[in-house]
Amino acid sequence: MGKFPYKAENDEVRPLAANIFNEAFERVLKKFKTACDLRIRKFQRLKARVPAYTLPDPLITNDSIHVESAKSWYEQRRPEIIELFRANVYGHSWLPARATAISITSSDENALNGHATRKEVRVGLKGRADFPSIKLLLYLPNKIKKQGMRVPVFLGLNFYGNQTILIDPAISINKSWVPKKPILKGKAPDKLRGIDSSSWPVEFVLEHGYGLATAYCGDIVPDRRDGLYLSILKWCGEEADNIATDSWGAIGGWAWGLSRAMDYIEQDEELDANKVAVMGHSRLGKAALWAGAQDERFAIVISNESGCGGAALSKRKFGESVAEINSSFPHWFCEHFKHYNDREEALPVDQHELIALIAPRPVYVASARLDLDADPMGEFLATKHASPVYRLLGTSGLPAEELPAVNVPVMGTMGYHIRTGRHGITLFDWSRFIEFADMHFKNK
Ligand code: GTR
Repeated sequence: MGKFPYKAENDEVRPLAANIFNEAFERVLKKFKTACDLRIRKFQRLKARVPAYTLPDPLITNDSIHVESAKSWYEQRRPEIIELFRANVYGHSWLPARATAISITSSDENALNGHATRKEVRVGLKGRADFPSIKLLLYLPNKIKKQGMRVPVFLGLNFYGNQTILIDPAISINKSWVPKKPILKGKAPDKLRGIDSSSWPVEFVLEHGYGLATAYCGDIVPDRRDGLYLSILKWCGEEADNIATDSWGAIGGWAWGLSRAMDYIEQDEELDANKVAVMGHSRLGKAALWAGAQDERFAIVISNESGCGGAALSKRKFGESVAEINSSFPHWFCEHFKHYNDREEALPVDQHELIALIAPRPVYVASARLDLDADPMGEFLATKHASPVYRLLGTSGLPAEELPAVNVPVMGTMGYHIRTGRHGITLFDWSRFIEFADMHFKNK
């Protein structure tokens, strides 16, 4: 029995407080240690030498036959490579390719002080009310329309919602989930207007005679670990569950969404569906490449710093690795891609073959010098090693054997630049994309 009045002889609170403090400290320490470990691993990896590696030859079939004609490329090898990417990297899509339901929700011919027509369009799937429609935002330059010409278009997904690409109070606000990112500063959706406008120089693109079409990637697959369950896997039901290891991930979904946007573009008489450049930055650059590889309606394909699983060779093991990308973003690729964690050499394909799938259509790959995670050299080499397929199909391939000097683009049917600076999409990048599009689209 205790004695009352109870008088503590020792300080009883202190050990308890010390425990709480210790636990909290240990938690912080653990977090810090993990962050440091990651940094150290990254640093070691960047310092490490690129291992000797062998790239699969895009022009040798699975049965070891050399592809010597355009016919056997199109009939045998191209479908084989697509299937290798589907089975091992991006997964198969299990939704019908082209049963698009379209409704135009707004159209204003006097946007941006009369210089542009702004349209908002919902692109969904016929008979699938459960499919969340892609809200496509388009700006078209009125000066091109006035000349009675159809408008060539840059099409790309955005990271945080349509209202973030430009300060224009008429753009509908995306109210669905967006990832927490410093750029968003914790602001409510209606306070995000124009917050990513530096990545989207809309007026600049319009001045050069191009339209711009964009949609929020999260309209298709929310970019979070459970994103697939909230979208793709939910829509496809059991069919996808049964084949989960080669079922599509977010990148497959985003690429699929770009093709659905293309379905709309084909139906809009103001747009030139033969002159669509599909583009994307970083993870959305991976999606643009995969969309352009599969869907030959895209006349030009542009990748900006798409790195691992995009334009960079995996087998070089430089920059972000397959194991790292699969652990940070387990929802981006198909399950089977994880089988190649720390075993890039076992991959039956590499990313130069992704670029080769775009041949003979113009392709442009852009890197940044300080964006080592995306492996600029690996992006250059993947572009270069796709050249034999371009040549087989009668075009010239990449007009550079060595990595070009910083800020000096090379452009032929294939184009590449490495610019100064870090990861991001800048006016320098857009200016090159426009030059490249001019080279291929103007006077045609
Ligand atoms: C990084 C990711 C890269 C790249 C980038 C981005 O964290 O590891 O592969 O895609 O994100 O999308 O900004």
